[in-house]
Amino acid sequence: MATIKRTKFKLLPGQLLEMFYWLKLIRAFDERLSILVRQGKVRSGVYTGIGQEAIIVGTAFGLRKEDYICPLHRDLGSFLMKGVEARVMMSQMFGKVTGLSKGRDSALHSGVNELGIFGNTSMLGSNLPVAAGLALTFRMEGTDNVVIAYFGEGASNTGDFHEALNFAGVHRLPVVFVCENNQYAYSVPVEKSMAIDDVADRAASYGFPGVAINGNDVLAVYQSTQGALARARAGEGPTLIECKTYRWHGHSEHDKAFYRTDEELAMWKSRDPIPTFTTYLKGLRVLTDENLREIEARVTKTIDDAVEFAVSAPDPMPDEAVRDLYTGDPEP
Ligand SMILES: Cc1ncc(C[n+]2csc(CCOP(=O)(O)OP(=O)(O)O)c2C)c(N)n1
Repeated sequence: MATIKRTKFKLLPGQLLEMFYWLKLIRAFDERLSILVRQGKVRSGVYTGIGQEAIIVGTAFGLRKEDYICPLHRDLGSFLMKGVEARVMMSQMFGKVTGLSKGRDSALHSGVNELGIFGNTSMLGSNLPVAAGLALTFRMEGTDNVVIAYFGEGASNTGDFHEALNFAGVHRLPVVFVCENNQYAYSVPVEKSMAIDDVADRAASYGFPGVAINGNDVLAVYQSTQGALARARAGEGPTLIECKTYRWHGHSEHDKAFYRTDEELAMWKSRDPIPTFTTYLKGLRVLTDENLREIEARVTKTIDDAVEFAVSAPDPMPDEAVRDLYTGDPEP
């Protein structure tokens, strides 16, 4: 397998605590959503990324506003990290007018151009050629902005994935392909959909480096991403980072995941990215009992406020349903 240069990085205590805050906030956001689905309060499809938070935090931490991300159904946390307020994101999941798409989509297909978030469609893998196209635009505009494209190992078996990587490799485009390998594509285990062990190996076919890393280690993800971003900004082309991880819940909140064992789930829960990072930060004395309490209180307050805001926000009006579908004013 190709290797990438080890990148040195130094994070200040404040930055480490900020990373910790994001891990906790993204976990809490998804956990609350899961409860709201069970209570029948959120009716849109909810695909939590509980257990996978280190990938989002390690890749999105410190991105510029101008850099683009192309998130998927399980990456709501990346919207938060890119600057979408928790209130707005929660409204989006409730289908309220205060959400990103003002209640006009199934909650998972919105983007925010001003924040560098490209809305995804349901077709798996289809965000990847778009990511390559965005990266080509950056190249043509002469900027050193970068695109981060997220996808699952299941999506890496689609034609779009291979076309996107080929195009990005040929043109040495500034894009980082981040595979969230959570071991299952819905109910299909990875060994039944791939004849190789590592998605990362596929990058070699397209002439750029790929690495497989522990996706539950936020600093490992951050380190690999920093290396890939530096390559991309310097005009050296794409990188594929495969983050090995596991999703704790079913594919979506309506999937009971009978296709896996309790033992397997327990094993992966023992690799929970949050306690691992907590122990590390406590060892460094960056995290104290006091600031841990303060961060947990801030997270709870943010989520409570977001839910309260979304619940009391108005529903969309039927006569607004087709507004904003076309540029310019609609015909009278
Ligand atoms: C092209 C395409 N095929 C099938 C589906 C149905 N589908 C939606 S999510 C999913 C599983 C996705 O697995 P993966 O890409 O590994 O991402 P994960 O959900 O595990 O994060 C499938 C098969 C789809 N949306 N698009």
